[in-house]
Amino acid sequence: MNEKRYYQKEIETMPREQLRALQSEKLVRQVRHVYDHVPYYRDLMDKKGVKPEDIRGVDDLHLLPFISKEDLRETYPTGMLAVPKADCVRIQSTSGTTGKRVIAYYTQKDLDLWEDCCARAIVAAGGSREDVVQVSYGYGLFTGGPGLNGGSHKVGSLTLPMSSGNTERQIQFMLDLGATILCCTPSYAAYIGETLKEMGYGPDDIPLKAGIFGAEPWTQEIRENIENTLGIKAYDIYGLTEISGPGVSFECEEQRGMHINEDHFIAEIIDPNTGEVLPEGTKGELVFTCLDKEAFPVLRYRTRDICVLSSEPCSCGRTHIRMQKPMGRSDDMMIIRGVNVFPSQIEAVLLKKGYSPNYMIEVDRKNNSDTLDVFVELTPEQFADTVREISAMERSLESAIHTMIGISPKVRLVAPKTIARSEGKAVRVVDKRKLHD
Ligand code: DLL
Repeated sequence: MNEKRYYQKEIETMPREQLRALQSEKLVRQVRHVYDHVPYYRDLMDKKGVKPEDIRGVDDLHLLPFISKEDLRETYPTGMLAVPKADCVRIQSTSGTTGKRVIAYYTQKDLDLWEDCCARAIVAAGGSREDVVQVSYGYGLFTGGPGLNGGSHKVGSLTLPMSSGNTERQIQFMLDLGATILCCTPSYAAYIGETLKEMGYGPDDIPLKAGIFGAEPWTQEIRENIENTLGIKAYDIYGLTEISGPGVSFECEEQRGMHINEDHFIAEIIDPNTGEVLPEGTKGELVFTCLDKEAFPVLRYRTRDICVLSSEPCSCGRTHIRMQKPMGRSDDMMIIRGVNVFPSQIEAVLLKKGYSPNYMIEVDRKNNSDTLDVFVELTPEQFADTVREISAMERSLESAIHTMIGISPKVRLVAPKTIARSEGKAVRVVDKRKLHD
């Protein structure tokens, strides 16, 4: 049997009662820290009539006000800072695709704890000091590169700080330096797999054994595609800039959800419409409270990610609660002719039917009615088919997507290599309705 793999065994396997007591103790201290040092949050608490003394443990968490992305925009760039700027050693930032950037600050201790979280994820994926970890997430303001880089150092692995891009060079380095663990977005991993094949290599030619992929939603079908083309086991990792970055939660070898690092973060699930806390096992919006962060300690932060939590025991021995893979944020959801549609639902159909993960969704409004066009790239083998065959394939895909989402799309199969590849977070949806507004 596999020997159990932990980076911080005592914490990762701490009995839940003890973990809750630890969270309570940290929460009391953190609420006081935030109330005393962040005037914006103090006002929110005062308006709600909550004083730091009212928070005596995790059971009182629901009394605190929520923080949302709008609050972070409002307080941009320093309004949420809870320590003097001189005590901070780093900033990271969101990509700002949905509005103004969010700037997150870190003290040296914040960086240290964040890197521990990433180290836990690497060890859970089988990493050790014997490994060579190729970090192909972007470096810079994005948290992916710096987070996994720091985690890999903590584990003692040899770290290749590749960043994203220059895919053939990525593969050359992988071969020359014997990379055993690849860290990047799942869409970039799929692209690396495709390029590997084009360069004339197969999964047996590369030394990789595992991948740690996250930063965007990905389906089980994409996981299988990557596992097959790269010949690895693919692990999921989740996180967000506001809460630190990658490593808020990660998959263990059981791969039945991602363990949330609960010694640092309390997770809640709420009803996104009413804010009511929902019981475990119910689907809703994920909310995090940071227990240890010094510089940028958000409390009850609404992630907009929709998922389910489970504290059922995991056979890996970790006691920390697991979150189901979020299949999209509430703001990724498209409303087409009144129906809620997530891009991941369409992706699952495409891959199940043997198409490549290269697709693009275009939503528009014509004659007062929403239209849904799905562009899907053919593989070179499929491209050799006759026009009649291709048109039959389009009809068949339309019907399968209709069954999945309840509305009819127009599917257009396009020539190989006509849809742009992603080296970071993939952009799959163009919503032209927004351009008309
Ligand atoms: O994406 C941090 C990260 C880097 C996570 C590398 C994992 C690996 P942001 O750019 O702030 O931070 O984006 C955070 O990305 O709220 C989710 O909607 C989404 N997301 C992150 N990881 C996953 C995942 C980084 N494993 C937002 N599955 C989050 C699905 C994910 N969505």
